[in-house]
Amino acid sequence: TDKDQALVIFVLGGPGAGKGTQCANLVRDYGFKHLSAGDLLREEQQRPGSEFGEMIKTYIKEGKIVPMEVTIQLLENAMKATIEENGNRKFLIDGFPRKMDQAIKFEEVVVPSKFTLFFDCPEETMRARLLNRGLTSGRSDDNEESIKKRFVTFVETSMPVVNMFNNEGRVIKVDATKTPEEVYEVVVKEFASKGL
Ligand code: UP5
Ligand code: MG
Repeated sequence: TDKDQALVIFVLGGPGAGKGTQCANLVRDYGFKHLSAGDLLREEQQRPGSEFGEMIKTYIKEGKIVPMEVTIQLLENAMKATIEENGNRKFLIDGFPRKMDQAIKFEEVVVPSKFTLFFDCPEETMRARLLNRGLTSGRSDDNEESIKKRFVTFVETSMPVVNMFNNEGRVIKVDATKTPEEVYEVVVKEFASKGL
């Protein structure tokens, strides 16, 4: 099928590490289509008539991982729609996979990723960024209580995925503590080293 020839890069990192910010830069300069799993879930949550709306709402507020069937379906639909719309097959998949079962299933049934771009950031830095963003974001999970839960999920459930890919030599790790511009400079160099 069409999506077999897609170029997929997973973009991972803790909550507030700067995944979305750096993806926007990559879209501008490399022509990727940016698919944020979190954004797709928030859209689905808002969609009138969605059978998953209430479930997604609860999971996001609790910082838990929505069952993979839902997320993988949303990603696949978005990939197909993009390919049909304009033939673009270059995807940044942001904030996914963040649980082992999702990682294995996606690479099995959709397409293997080229590599994972991992933004490394200490919790204190991420916490400050999220609380600051929470002043204006309107996101139901940008508050002290949800942030704590998101961190626990990240450490216990999502880092094992990053570690697995890393053991396979498929991770580019970037220090995400500097300014967005400085972080992006490193990303560009790393992409060049991968022939992108
Ligand atoms: N900022 C960014 N970079 C900065 C820098 N270098 N220096 C200073 N400030 C910087 O950035 C966050 C904030 O920091 C912004 O204000 C930005 O300006 C500033 P952003 O780029 O938005 O960071 P990002 O890593 O994208 O943070 P986000 O909050 O989106 O990460 P999460 O991983 O927590 O959120 P996501 O939307 O991916 O997931 C939300 C929830 O959806 C999950 O908790 C989960 O419940 C659910 N979910 C699933 O169930 N399954 C999935 O597969 C995916 C999500
Ligand atoms: Mg994001």
